[in-house]
Amino acid sequence: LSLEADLRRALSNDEFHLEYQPQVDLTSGSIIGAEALIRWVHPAHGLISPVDFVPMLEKTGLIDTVGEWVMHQACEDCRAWHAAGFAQLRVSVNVSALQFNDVELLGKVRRAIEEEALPAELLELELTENIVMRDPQGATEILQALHSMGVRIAVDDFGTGYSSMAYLKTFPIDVLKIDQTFMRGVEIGDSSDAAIVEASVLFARKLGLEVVAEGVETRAQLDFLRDCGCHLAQGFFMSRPLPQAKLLALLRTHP
Ligand code: G
Ligand code: G
Ligand code: MN
Ligand code: NA
Repeated sequence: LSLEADLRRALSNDEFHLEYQPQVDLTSGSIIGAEALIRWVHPAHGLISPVDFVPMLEKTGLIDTVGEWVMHQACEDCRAWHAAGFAQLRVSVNVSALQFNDVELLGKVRRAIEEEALPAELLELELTENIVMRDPQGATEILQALHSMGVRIAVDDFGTGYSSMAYLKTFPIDVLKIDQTFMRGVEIGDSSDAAIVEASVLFARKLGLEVVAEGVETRAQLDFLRDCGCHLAQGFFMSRPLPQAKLLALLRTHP
């Protein structure tokens, strides 16, 4: 496929950029951080979704280089939020299965936070349940190493994979991100989805984890989450993913 060849040049041609989707504290209403989401503007085909090109990055092995670029760029942009006066804002970075299995992962993360001078506690890595459950023992060691560096760990797409409660209890994780499919159910009045969200929030809170609801598109969903005791929300209702300049503009009007 020609896109594959294009991917090899995309990085040096500056065709990738990151967008940031704010995470909002449901009690105070303030933005506490943002998730970095990669975008590829192809010179001929325009915007291409990571759903389509991340698998190609993995297949070609380019995910290592691109993933490292993402990590550095996210840390650099997060530092710029701080420099603009928004101290303590966190940045979340998605990590694919292959990236998690990269023996260089720890070194790459350490180098990114050191070179970009970002306090480690302000970097969060998002991993799906399936990634950590593939080899729970091995994953525990890597997660512990990341944790001892100070980096936070979030379980992404929670509720859609194959995690076991026994492992969630022992993994050194900080955050559960409830998958957006459940919020869609909440919106159409699906009582099972509502029960899953409610139970997930309670589960997270009882385990001392922070909990984020994803895919919040309406005021009703937000009110429901607040009633459930959910800490944070992310979704189009608050903000779509924004390029760095637009995020900074939003922060200025909505600190
Ligand atoms: O932002 P969007 O909904 O288009 O993202 C689609 C998917 O791509 C999501 O599952 C997201 O986790 C993934 N994704 C976005 N950015 C990155 C990235 O920088 N690295 C990896 N590994 N996955 C990403
Ligand atoms: O798998 P992951 O949770 O990383 O995927 C995040 C993706 O969800 C991003 O691509 C982002 O663009 C998308 N997204 C974020 N908020 C919403 C929302 O409110 N509705 C919908 N449909 N998608 C969203
Ligand atoms: Mn994510
Ligand atoms: Na998710």
